[in-house]
Amino acid sequence: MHFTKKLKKVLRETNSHLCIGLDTDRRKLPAFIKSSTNPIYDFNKLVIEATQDLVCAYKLNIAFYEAEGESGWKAIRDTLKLIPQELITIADAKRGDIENTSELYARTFFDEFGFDSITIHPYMGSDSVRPFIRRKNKFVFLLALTSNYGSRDFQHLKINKKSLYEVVIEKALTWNDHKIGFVVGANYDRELKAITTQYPEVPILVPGIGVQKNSLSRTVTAIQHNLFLINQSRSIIYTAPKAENAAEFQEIVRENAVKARDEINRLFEKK
Ligand code: OMP
Repeated sequence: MHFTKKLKKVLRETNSHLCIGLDTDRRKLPAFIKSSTNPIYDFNKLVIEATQDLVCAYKLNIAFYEAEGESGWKAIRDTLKLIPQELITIADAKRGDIENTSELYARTFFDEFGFDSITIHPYMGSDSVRPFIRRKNKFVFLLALTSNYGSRDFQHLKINKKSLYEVVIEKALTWNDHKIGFVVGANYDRELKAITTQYPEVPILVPGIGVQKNSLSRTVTAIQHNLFLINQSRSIIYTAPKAENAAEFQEIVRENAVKARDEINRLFEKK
């Protein structure tokens, strides 16, 4: 199924715009999981079991798995098997290289692991993105406006009165307008409004809620279309450091996810 069709279907069926970020850091796991043989996998399993009916997507930030070496790669594969087929999976890999090399990244994350989508840097231009959009039913979230303070260094530079991120969006949509969406940080509510008004059929992935402390209310109120995913990682998965067992941990994580999903829906419907 085409990615956007899948996204529309999952948004409708789950009634959730929440994407949980599985930024699984071994050092932050509750003690009862840290001591298991596969702590990263076991942690993800508990999170997924507790939240799979509350989310539209899971985003695995690949850095957290690469840092674990071989066992991290295995944890990616095993975690993906736990995610229900109808949900969206995002490889937050932030790749992009010459076409010949990007082809190998696409092979890794799409053909080998089977992710639905991936985050990509736009900096190297069309050929660096091509291998990712050549694949059927796959999707790219191109970094347009990121949530970190360094986003101001380049992304707002003016080119013929337009900001660089606007040029990125316009240009990328000429490469392909149904397999490319954009990452837009929750700190940019004005820009979120403009982008989702101008491109009503282009999905956006919005990080920066929770620990990064941007306003969920301002963010959701700004968004003008329905094709959005709000990512939360630490604020969902790391609020139970002292949980003593699986049940206690899952109850807290589930509560976080219910709260996040309902708050997003309430704000979106209120508009
Ligand atoms: P929390 O701040 O814990 O919710 O994590 C945010 C997640 O989104 C991390 O995996 C970041 O790497 C990622 N992210 C951003 O925080 N800002 C961005 O601009 C882009 C991303 C991303 O591409 O997902």
